[in-house]
Amino acid sequence: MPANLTPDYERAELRYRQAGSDEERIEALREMLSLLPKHKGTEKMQADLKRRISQLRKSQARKPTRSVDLFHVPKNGCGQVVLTGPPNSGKSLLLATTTNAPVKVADYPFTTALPAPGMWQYQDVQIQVVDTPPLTEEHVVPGLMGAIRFADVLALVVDARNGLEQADSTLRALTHRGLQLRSAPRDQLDDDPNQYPALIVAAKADLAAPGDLTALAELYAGTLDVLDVSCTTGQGLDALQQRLWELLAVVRVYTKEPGRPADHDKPFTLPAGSTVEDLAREIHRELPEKMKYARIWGHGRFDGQQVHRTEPLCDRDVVEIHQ
Ligand SMILES: Nc1nc2c(ncn2[C@@H]2O[C@H](COP(=O)(O)OP(=O)(O)OP(=O)(O)O)[C@@H](O)[C@H]2O)c(=O)[nH]1
Ligand SMILES: [Mg+2]
Repeated sequence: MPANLTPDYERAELRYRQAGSDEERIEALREMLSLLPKHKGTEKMQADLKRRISQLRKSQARKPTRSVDLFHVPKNGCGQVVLTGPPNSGKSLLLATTTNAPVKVADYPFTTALPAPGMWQYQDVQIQVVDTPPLTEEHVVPGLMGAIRFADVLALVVDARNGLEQADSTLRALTHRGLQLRSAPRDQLDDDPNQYPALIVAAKADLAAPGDLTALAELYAGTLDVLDVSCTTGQGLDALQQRLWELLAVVRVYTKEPGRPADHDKPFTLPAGSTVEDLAREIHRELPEKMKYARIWGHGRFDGQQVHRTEPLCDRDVVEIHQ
């Protein structure tokens, strides 16, 4: 053993060995990763834990039917944003206002019992937003951490009138479980499954005093963006959506057939940094093998420029694949 492993790590490892489901295994492995001392001597172990997490996630994604996990929200659209935060902070109203999802909103805590998704239209793509039951430092409903960990981006929704305290306790609840929240887009994070692009949503901004909002923004300046929104007036919703789109770090690509106009109806969405070959694989499993070259139209290129399969894609590129 290269590292001095803590009792917490050993407990997480025991949980891993005794886990009854892949979700529990992933949760335990992630915890082990966050508890592992980070230095040269543990690099191999870190890599091994990451590999096991990624393998389990892949095998989960391949399973068509799962034992019913009401907390699992399958991904849809160009990326999944999970709303999390204390009771009564405005999560459900945010989902109801931005999407067509039928959710219950009420002026008392613990209204939401299960995660619920909705689709928020952003230009020609849809961002999936998931409302979740409240999170407190004292109590986390079983299954909730799994839903939170499945997110591509985390939005911490707090009541702006009480933002300092609520942001602090939500952050503590998450970091205590090994999550690291970052204000950078997904493609700029380390290769660490515990890292999440995140922001703070100061909800009910219409009810808050200006001083409450500035205090929150100042406290988290340089750490996490704070976006003031009100679902009653609509204030800040466009800015929130724009920032979520940036944090998701995806590119939209339109395909075209030779000699035909581009299909502008439904773009493919891929993680930023994807290549022409990744797009081909999205279109058809066997296309990467068959493709010879591609032509591309887009920012900073000649129209119809011939490119190799390793060419990185940019948002709004139009691509024609030749086989
Ligand atoms: N004025 C105002 N009221 C809001 C706003 N957002 C939420 N509310 C009210 O705050 C109360 C709680 O809202 P919910 O969306 O149910 O809160 P929640 O975070 O989902 O609560 P839990 O499900 O208990 O976690 C409701 O009465 C909402 O109408 C807002 O932007 N402005
Ligand atoms: Mg709710």
